Order: sequence, then C-alpha cells, then structure tokens
Amino acid sequence: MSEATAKMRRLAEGFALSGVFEEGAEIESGHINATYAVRCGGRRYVIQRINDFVFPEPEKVMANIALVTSHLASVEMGGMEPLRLVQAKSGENFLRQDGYWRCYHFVEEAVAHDRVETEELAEEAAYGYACFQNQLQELEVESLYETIPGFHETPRRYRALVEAFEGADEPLRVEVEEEMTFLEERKAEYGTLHEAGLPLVVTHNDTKANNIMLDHRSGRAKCVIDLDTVMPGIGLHDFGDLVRSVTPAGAEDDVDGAEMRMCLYEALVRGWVRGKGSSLMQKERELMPVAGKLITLETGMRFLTDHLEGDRYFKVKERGHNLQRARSQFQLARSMERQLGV
Ligand code: GN1
Ligand code: MG
Repeated sequence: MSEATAKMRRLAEGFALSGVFEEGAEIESGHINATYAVRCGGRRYVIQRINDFVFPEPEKVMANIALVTSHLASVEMGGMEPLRLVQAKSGENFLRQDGYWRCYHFVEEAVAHDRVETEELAEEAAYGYACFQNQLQELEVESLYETIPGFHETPRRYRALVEAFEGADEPLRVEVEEEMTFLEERKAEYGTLHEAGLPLVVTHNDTKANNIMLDHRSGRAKCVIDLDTVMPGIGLHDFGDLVRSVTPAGAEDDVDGAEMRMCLYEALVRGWVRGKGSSLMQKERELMPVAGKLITLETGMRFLTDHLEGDRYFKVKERGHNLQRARSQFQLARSMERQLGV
C-alpha cells in the first residue's frame, strides 16, 4: 500500500463510515483544501482537510456547515438534496489528525462542471444556487459565524491590496502598477452592494460552476457543495460570483479568454430570477449586472494581493500564477463594463 493510500485509510478510520477502507484517490480541484475521494464498505465518501491558514477557526466553519446541512435536511428542497456530513468516531463533526479533516457522503450520479458551455447548464446552476438561498431563508442569520470577516466586502479587500502594495518591494510594485491604476480608477464603486441597504441572508459565497452538482441524467441541480464559506452575506454576492466564474470563454487564469459570453450571462439571470422567485427584491434585480463586475474585480484584487504577499493563500502552479489570474479577472471586468454598461 502506498504512503498516500495508507494516509487515506488512517483518515477514513477516524470517521463513522459504513465499512472497511477499500480505495482512495486525490481530487485535484479547488484552490484551498486538500480533498480525497475514498470508498469504504461499498460506499463513497469525500474527506477534506480544512486549510487552517485560510480558516483560522475550523470549528466554526464546521459548526456553520452542520447547522446549514441539518437545516436543509428539514426543509422541502424541490428535488435537490442536502450535502450529508459524516461524524468522526469521536462524535465531533471533524477529525483532528495532523490538522482538521471532515467527511461527506459522496454525491452519487451527479456531475460538477469546471467549465460551462451551454445556456441550459448556466441557467440550471444559477437556479440551483438561488434555490439554495431560499432553502436557508428561515435559518437565523445570526446563528452563523462570520468565519472570514468581511469576506465579500470589496472596499476592505481593496484596502488590503493597497496595504500589500505599499509593503511590497520595488520590482513587484512596478510589475503591478498598471493593475493598481485600473483599480484606483474604479474605487468609488466598491461600496455599491454594501451601501444598497440589502438585507443580510445566509449565502454560499463561493458559487463557482463546480460547486453545484447536477444530476447526471436529467441535468437538474442536485446538490450544492463546498459549504466552507456559508455565512451571513448579501444575496447578490452569490449571483455575482456565478457571473464571474461561468461567463468567461476561457479558464480563470486565461487572460485572452476573459470575455464575458452574453448568452450565458442572460441564462444566469433567467435561472437566478426563476430560483429566487418572490424573494428577489426590485433593488437586487437592478444591481445584478453590477454584482458580476464587483465580485470579478474583488476576486482579482484577492489574487493580486496574494501575488504581492508571496502566494500564501491560493494554491498556485508557479510564481506569477496569481498575477495571471488577477489580470484575467480585470480583463473580464472590462468586458462586463463594455457589454453590460456597468
Ligand atoms: C477559492 O477553493 P475554491 O476554489 O472553492 C476561494 C474563493 C475564490 C475562488 C477563486 C475560501 O475557492 O473565494 O472565489 O478560490 N475560497 C476561499 O477560484 O477563499
Ligand atoms: Mg472553496
């Protein structure tokens, strides 16, 4: 048995799984956590290490997830299903073994798309995330911890970037000068969502295309995954992150492919409006195009900050990867400005 397999087996043995360990493999998507898929007693599970640099209080992350998943299990989900946590043998909802680990039932007969190429898929992803917000409407916002303070507060993200820039060495500052000017020109816009008087609701905060599983036969939204950042937030942040992640023609780090595809944007709007139904406020409807642009700029700021700070937060392929991601986000924001008039 390889060292990696032995490690997965030791982890699996820490959780209350249905049988003995059979096999395991690493899943290499996501920028933050290490993830393994294991099979035990004929069933599949996902075991993930919670990155405690990103989440300094993993217990609070897990308390949020436990609350959200048990709430989802108690409401009508209209054909969707909740992510199901597996407890550790200790009775806690995480395992402490050289870091913090948690375990979920694998969502079977479903697929998560890294890239979205059709309007049907885009609409269904937006519909599913909008339903997810509605399903959590009755959960008290105050009962959730803010596990990363100011996660989607764009003005705060901008301040952090400026600070990182000021603390960086001269060559790095020169390298990102153009990007800093681009962001400075737009700084009056960063508070738009927070100053709109929208209510705080329970939001997912990481609504990338591959964080929602679709039924592999019907293509219908089945299960929202990656609940690390469920927190109190503004509903539009989730729509905005969908626009950022679904609409570009290229990958997140592809600068040339960072063009918003209008037909996919429109499909996202249809899905979101249909999913939110009567809970969508007029003000929110108006700010939907702006939300896409702001979350895109904000994510670019976060990549750029990490580049200036030495790539400590996001996993990177090589030095310069975060800068490339940031440039792609800014290019995409420009494309939104042109096409949406925001
Ligand atoms: C991170 O781990 P992953 O890939 O789901 C990040 C998101 C970013 C995203 C950019 C906790 O998500 O906020 O939008 O990368 N998650 C955290 O791809 O910071
Ligand atoms: Mg994530």
